[in-house]
Amino acid sequence: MSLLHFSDAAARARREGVPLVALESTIITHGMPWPDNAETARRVEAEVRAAGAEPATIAVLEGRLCIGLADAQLEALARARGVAKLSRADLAVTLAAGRTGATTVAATMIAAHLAGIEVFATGGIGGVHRGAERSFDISADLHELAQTPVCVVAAGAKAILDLPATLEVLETLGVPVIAYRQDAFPAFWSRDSGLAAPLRMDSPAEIARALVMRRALGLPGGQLVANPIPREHEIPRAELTPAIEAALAEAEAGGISAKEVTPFLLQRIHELTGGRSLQANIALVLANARLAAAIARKLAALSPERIVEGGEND
Ligand code: PSU
Ligand code: MN
Repeated sequence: MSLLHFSDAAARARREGVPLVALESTIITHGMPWPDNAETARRVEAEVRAAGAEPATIAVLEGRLCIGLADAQLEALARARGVAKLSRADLAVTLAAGRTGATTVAATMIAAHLAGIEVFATGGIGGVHRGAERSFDISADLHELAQTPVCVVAAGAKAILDLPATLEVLETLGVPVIAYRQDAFPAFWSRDSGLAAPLRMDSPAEIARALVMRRALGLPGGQLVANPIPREHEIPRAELTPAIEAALAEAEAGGISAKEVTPFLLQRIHELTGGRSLQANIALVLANARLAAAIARKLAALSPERIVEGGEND
């Protein structure tokens, strides 16, 4: 029995040499409410196709590691309640037990790499939570970026996290954090976190070359491309701060911990902003899908030799 179960569309893309872009499923089950989650998942897939690549939404369904979901599977996952959230630690146990779960950034990277997919689009990555010096709550997403060679396109990390600490940990782990077409590190709903991004690149071709170069150097791990939310959809930082503070205080008072923290905060902020943060969230995921598809196409056109010899420009 093979480990990976490719959807018909993903299998066809592989046969025909169409570049694939991985998509995560925790954003569907834990990141957005029904029915926005299903609608967004479909729009993200359409966006990847329109940009000349094939989407592969990744999830574990009844013990099968699925690379690409049929529409009925996607719909069922989006409607389901109480779906497990799978990170690196959970993947093998869930598969062995024949259970179902949605994959986080970390688990999606693992599956994408096994499937030979090098580019992955999501909303935001997990990071260092505020108060992590007491709770030790640091997302496994950061360690995954350090060890699994997948290029993750996200809108930075959310301001619910400790962003300076998140950037410090990424630096310690040797993860390139590349802001796209700006100098600031974006903060998910806002284009500017107030922090400088360590690195900047201005084209999908450059980003693809950096990934190939990393491989040529024998460095493990991937890279994080931080794509700022489109200007017309951003919510300025000052406007969001009260909602973030309120949600964090409620989480603290309610003793919310471990895997529940991120979904709880996201849902409360969606509610406290009257759905405005959800609209921003949808817009940034779509933008990330477009950029990821463009990077995947450039990557497909590159070979390691050309890079090392310093060939090809944008
Ligand atoms: N950021 C979002 N939406 C999400 C997540 C992050 O905007 O749904 C999910 C991703 O799957 C990410 C996970 O990998 O939350 C991080 O969870 P934790 O902090 O528990 O590692
Ligand atoms: Mn955590």
